[in-house]
Amino acid sequence: MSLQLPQRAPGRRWATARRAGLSASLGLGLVLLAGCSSESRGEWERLAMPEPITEQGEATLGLWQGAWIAALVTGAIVWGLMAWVVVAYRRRHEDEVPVQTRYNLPLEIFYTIAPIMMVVVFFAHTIRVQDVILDDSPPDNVVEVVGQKWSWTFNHGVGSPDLAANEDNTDLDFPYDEYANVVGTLTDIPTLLLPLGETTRFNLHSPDVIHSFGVPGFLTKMDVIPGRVNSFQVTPQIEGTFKGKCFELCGAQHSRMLFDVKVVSPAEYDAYVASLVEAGDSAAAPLLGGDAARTQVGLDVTETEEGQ
Ligand SMILES: [Cu+2]
Repeated sequence: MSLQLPQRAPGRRWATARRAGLSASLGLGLVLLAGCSSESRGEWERLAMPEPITEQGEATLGLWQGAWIAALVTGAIVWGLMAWVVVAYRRRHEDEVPVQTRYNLPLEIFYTIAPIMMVVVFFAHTIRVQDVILDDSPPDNVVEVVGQKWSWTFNHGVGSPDLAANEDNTDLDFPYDEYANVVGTLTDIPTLLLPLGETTRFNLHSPDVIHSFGVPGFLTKMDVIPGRVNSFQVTPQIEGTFKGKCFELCGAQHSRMLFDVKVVSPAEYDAYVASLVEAGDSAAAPLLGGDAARTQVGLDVTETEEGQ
């Protein structure tokens, strides 16, 4: 005697499938709605990118969103075609073998050329945005940034910069005659003040190992490499305090290489630099190892300086 499974009526099977589909859509809708505070709506619109606080960051965000839209449109077309093929060319009878097609030259030319065109368009937009981020037209201020084991030193120029002096970003030719400095240590997280609406260039120095200087709100980070000066510039558009850190796994205390960025009005910025000078935290040249860097255990900057 064979085991007989009870047969379900086709109508009932459809009802069960419909019920399952409805529950799944309701569940998904609830999950999406639950995450819809105004803050998370912003995150959805930016597709998980942090909110840009600089003009240059806006360009990066535009590239990110554009790339996602292009990828989703491509995905939707591909998924749609796949679904259509699955339904239109399904096996209709047990003994039927569908038509077996091997070559379709026009289609094959299309799916070779279309991705190449897409790559060309992505590449063109990437270059356009890269030019915005790496634009080195004359800035309003220049800050010599030092990433040292295990903190940051910020050298703010006092007065107006002589940009001709710093044209090739070398270590020894600086655009200001005086520098006000902020030296961070392991226990003292430094703050980098920036003036709102003005363009500030960061020249990046390292006396020891490779670090990476970045602020999520800039949507930009850049390696800080011993013996070489990288630079980029930002124009902050939003006042407030933001977080920055080292983005390169540089050693044992890497995770403690934090700093704050505070965007203030240009008048407040000038007053801040003046207050540093008044407090005696200034010198004729920027501190490239940082006062604290020289006294921290395990760091010897002499070798690096001789090598430059
Ligand atoms: Cu680091």
